[in-house]
Amino acid sequence: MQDFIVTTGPLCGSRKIYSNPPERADIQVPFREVMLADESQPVQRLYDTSGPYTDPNVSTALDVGLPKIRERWLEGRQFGHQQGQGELSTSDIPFCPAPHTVRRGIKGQHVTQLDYARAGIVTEEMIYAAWRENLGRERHQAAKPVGTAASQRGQRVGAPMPDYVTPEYVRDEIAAGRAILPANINHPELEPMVIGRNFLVKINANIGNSAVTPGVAEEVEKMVWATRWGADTVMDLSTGRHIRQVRSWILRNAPVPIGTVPLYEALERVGNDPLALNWEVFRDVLIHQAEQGVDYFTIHAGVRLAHIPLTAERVTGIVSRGGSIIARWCLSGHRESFLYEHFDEICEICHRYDIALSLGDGLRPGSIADANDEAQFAELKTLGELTQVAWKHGCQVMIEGPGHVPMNLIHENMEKQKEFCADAPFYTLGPLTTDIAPGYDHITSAIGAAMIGWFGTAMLCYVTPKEHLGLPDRDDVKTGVITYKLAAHAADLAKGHPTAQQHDNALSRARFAFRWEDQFNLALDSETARSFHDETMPREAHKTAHFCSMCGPKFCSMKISQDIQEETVRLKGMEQKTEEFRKQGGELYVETV
Ligand code: IRN
Ligand code: FE2
Repeated sequence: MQDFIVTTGPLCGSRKIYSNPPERADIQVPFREVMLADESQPVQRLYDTSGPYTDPNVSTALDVGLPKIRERWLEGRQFGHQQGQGELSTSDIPFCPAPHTVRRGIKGQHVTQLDYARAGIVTEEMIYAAWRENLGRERHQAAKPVGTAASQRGQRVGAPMPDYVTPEYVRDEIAAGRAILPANINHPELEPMVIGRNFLVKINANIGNSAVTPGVAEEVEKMVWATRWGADTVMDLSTGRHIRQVRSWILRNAPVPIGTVPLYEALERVGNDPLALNWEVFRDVLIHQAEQGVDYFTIHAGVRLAHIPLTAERVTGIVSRGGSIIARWCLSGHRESFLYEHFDEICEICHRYDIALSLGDGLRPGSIADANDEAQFAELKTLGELTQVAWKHGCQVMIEGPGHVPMNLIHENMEKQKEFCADAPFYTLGPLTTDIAPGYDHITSAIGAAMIGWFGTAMLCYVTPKEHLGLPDRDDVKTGVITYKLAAHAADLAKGHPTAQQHDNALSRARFAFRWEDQFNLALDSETARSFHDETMPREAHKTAHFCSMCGPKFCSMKISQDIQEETVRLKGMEQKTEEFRKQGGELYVETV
C-alpha cells in the first residue's frame, strides 16, 4: 500500500477555499484563491477541479476513497440499494477500496438529472454546478468585466452567455438538452459540474494504461495529476489485464466525472477478437461499469453498416479505435452494428444509473484530406437520430466530434452538429488543424479547439504532444491539460463569459507592475513560468526588478510606458490644477516674452 501515493498539497501561491450558496451549508463548493503580493489587489478566485488533494486539511487515503459528498443528496432520492458487488481480487492488485453500496434507479422513478430538470426540479448537483460557474458569488457581487471588456467589442458567435448562472438556468439548459451534468448515482465522491455551450468551456484528459504499462498507482496518480492542472473530466481508456480494478481505484478517488469506452473492456473480455463480440458481453460490461460509478460512456453507435463503404477512398480510413472495431464486426457478417440495434437497451441501462451518453465519432476524419467528408456527416446525422432516442429515455447526451479539420472547415462542423443533433453539447477531439507536426499535436489541435470552443463546443478532449507517437507520460498529461485549459479559456473570453477576463486583467496588472511573484502565481502553469524566469534571473532581488532578461533594463517597453503613464498622470494633474484655479476665478499669468 505504501506505493499508493499521489500528488497532494496546494498549488504554488494558492489556497483552497469553500463557499456555499446562501442558506445551503450542505453544498460546499471548492475554489482556488491566488493570494497576491500586492494586497491592495483583490484576491483572484479561480475554478478548481483538483478535488480534496489540494486541501491540506483533508486526508486522502486511496484505499478509503474520497469523502462521499453526494451521499446525503442521493439518500434522499430513495434508489434501490444493494451491498457492493464484489470486485475480482487478484494476488498482485489489492481489492478495490471499501466496497460501496450500489444504487439502481427504479423504472418510472426520476433518476437522471434530465428527469429532474424536465420535472422542474432543481437538484443539489445543479445548485452546486451553478455556484461553481459563478465562482461562488451572488449576483450582486458577480464579475462584471473589469476595465475594458475586450470581448464586448468583438463579434459574438453563437448565443450570448448568461451574465449570471442561477440553479434554475442550469436546470433549464439540462431540460432543453443543451447541457449535461454527468453524475452516476454510484459516484458519490463527485464534485458536480455542467457541460454546455452556455457555460465555461470544459476540458477532458484521457488516461489509461495499455497492455505494456503496469498499473493502478500510476493511473490513479495520472487522474489526480490531470485534475490538479485543470481537467474537468477524465476518461479512463485502460486496456490490459487489471482494467476493472484500475477503474475502481480511479473512481473511488475521482472528484471529477469519469468517462470510459466500454467497448474496449468488452473486447478484452472476448480475447481481443472483434468478431467474438456480441451484445450480451457488451451489456454485462455496461452494467458492471455502471455499478462501479462511471459517469459517461462513449458509445460508437453511429457507425452503421451502410456508412463503412463511404470511408473506402479516405487517406486515413477509420482512425477511431472503437469505430474500427465496430466496422470490423459489421463487415465480417455483413450485419448492422449491435450498438445501433440495441441502442434502446443501452439507454435503459444508462437511465437506471444516470450515465450520460457520449455518442462516439467512430468515423471522424483522421487527416486533413478526409475532413468534413460524407462518411463523417452521415455518422453525425445518425448521432442526431440517436440523440432523440436517448432523450426519449430520459438520458443525458453529448456528441463527439473530430479529429483532423483545417481551420476553414471548422465552423461547418459546429453548424452541422447543432443542426443534426438539436443543440446537444458538442465534445471534440481538438480538432488538429494540420497533420505535419507530430510531436506538437497539442498545439496543432489547440488551435482548432480554441476555434470550435468559441463557436460553441462545450467540451474539448485534450491531445498531448505524444499523440500519434506513444503513450503520454506524466509530463505529457500536464502539457496537454495546460494547453487545453488555455484553448478553453481563450474561447471563454471570446464568448464573453463574465468571469473569464478577470483572470487576464489580474495577470496583466501584475505584469505591468513587475509583480513577478503574482505573475507566476496567476499563471496557468506557475511552475514553468517561474522556472523560465529564473533561468536568467534567479536571485530573490530579481523578483521585484522592473525588467526581465528579454529586453534588459534599458529597453523594457513596460518600464518605458510606465514612465509615460506617470508623466501623463502628472500632466493631467497639472491641467486639473490649472482648471481648478481658473474656476476659482484665478488669472493665468501668461508669459509673453
Ligand atoms: C472525443 C471526441 N471525439 C473522440 N473523443 C475521444 O476519443 C473519446 O471521448 C475517447 O476518449 C476517445 C475514443 O477514441 P476512439 O475509440 O473513438 O478512438
Ligand atoms: Fe490523429
